[in-house]
Amino acid sequence: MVAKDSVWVSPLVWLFVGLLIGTGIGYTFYQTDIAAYLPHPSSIVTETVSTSTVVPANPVVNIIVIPDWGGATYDAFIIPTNANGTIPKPATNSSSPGPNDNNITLPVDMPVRFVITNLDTALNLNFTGNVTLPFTIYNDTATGQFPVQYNTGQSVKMPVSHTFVVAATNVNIPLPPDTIITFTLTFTKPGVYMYFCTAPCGPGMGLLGYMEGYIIVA
Ligand SMILES: [Cu+2]
Repeated sequence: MVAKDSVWVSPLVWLFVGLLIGTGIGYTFYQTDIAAYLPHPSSIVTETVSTSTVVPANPVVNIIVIPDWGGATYDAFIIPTNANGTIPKPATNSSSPGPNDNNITLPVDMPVRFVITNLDTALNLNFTGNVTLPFTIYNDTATGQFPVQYNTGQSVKMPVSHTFVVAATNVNIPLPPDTIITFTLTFTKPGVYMYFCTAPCGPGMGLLGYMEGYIIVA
């Protein structure tokens, strides 16, 4: 006997309802699962990159050799960034030369490009020997300025105004008159290195602040 108020429902309908409920539950868990992998808004960290954290380009040291910088025959290595418009006190044989900060501070283990502009036209030394550190000399000619590359071991002989020598290193660079000379140095040990000129160029030779200065590697 079948109750009159009960309604017969087809098994297919039950199956359909079951599928609907199952899909709903599955979707809910799926959403929860995805949420676990998404960053919560409060966990997002905004980084501020300051200029001090930017890796700097390899430094370049500019040096100008100026004849008679501190008075007649007192030639000098000048670091333009140190000069700051200061006018050196003229030096004579009877008075001491004025101050000239031509010290150079460099980072350790970083290739540093040196660019030396020699404004002196004097010929003070016949530089001869083998190249101990590669360098490039830019000569002025009637047809323009062109580079000449010198490599380690190469024999050289040329008249120069000055030289750029760094004590306790293989740096011994000839500075011909009226040229620009470039080379790259990497100091691997912190310390203080004296640089100087070995050409007999006058009383500025061997004088701190003139043809002599310090490279401070820190
Ligand atoms: Cu010199």
